[in-house]
Amino acid sequence: MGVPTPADKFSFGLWTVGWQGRDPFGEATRPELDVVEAVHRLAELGAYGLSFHDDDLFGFAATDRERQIDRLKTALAETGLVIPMVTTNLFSHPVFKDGGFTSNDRSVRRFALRKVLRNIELAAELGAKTYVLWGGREGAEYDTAKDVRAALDRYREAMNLLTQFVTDRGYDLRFAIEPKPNEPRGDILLPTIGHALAFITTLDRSDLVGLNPEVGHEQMAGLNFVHGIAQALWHDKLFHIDLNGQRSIKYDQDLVFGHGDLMNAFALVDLLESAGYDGPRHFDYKPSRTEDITGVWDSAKANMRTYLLLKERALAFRADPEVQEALQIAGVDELKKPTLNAGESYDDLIKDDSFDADKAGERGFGFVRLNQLALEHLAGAR
Ligand code: GLT
Ligand code: MN
Ligand code: MN
Repeated sequence: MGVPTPADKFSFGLWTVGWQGRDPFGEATRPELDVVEAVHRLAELGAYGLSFHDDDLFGFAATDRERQIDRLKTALAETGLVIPMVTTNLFSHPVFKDGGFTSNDRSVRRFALRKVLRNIELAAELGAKTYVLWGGREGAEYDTAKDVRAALDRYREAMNLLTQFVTDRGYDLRFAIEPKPNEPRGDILLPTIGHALAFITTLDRSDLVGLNPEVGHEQMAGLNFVHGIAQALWHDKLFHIDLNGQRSIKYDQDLVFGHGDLMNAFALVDLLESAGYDGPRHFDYKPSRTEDITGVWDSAKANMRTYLLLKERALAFRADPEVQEALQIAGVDELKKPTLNAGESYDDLIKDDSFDADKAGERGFGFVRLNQLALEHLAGAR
């Protein structure tokens, strides 16, 4: 147990293990990581996939685009690693300082779309099934600076163009929007899972657009990630997921999965495994700046091992008779029963005066005991 295989569908962004530790206050602490080495190391560790931004692979200037694509293809053929997801960098170059799809500068918006279209062709060529859009620069610092309704019009225009493109080309590719509340912008558009879900309903081809929620991004907003994922699943919109760790409301930490709110991570794995999510388990984390290259690979392993340990613990939790009894007392399955009987009308309901509110108010749900049982399984005490 705890040894990953490709069947577990673990994938990593090239920008994660490749992060050199540059932050707003300090220089890089590690040398560059070549894509070929990244592919080989990830395959050795039991991952199945690699994702990347165009700029991660061949840089913004794209001077050696074809050579780098060939080197990647060769490494994939040598290892069996796949590319489940591709994305575009619309945030690093100064041209995107006010956004890509929603920059106030129309010429920048046109350039951003061209950059995405070109990279979608590559994504399709490499067999990716998901195209992530993280709009990190789509936002503002000042309320006077951005007409948010116009920006949402432009965001929608962009999404409609992109879905038209993949449809016309016959690509088997869906889009996944990644919400984030802030950082690098003061406020980012589509800041949470809920905002993005509402936006998607307005699109021409909303069937082709879903979500790529990230643990830390919801937790930065003080939200419960598991609840967000449950709602995304309920809407059939969990197309992809970014797993990592975050310790409370502060800057985006991108810690190893489980190195933040561990109880929430436990509930998340329990949910993903029981709800039949079959997409990649994608780690979007940053190996801490304190680590050397050994620490980078240790942290990559830690993500996968933690996921598998939590999966094992979640299965043991579900199989425990005492947990089943506690779930029964808590009424967790009772919620699955429709509130009205089949064929019952509101008139029947109004007439039903058999309910004793005082008696029902005496019920103890035993949620604390249930949660303690979860904690004990998590801690290996049961
Ligand atoms: C960037 C961001 C991540 C996104 C990546 C995809 S880029 O590292 O912080 O959350 O998932 O664009
Ligand atoms: Mn993040
Ligand atoms: Mn992410």
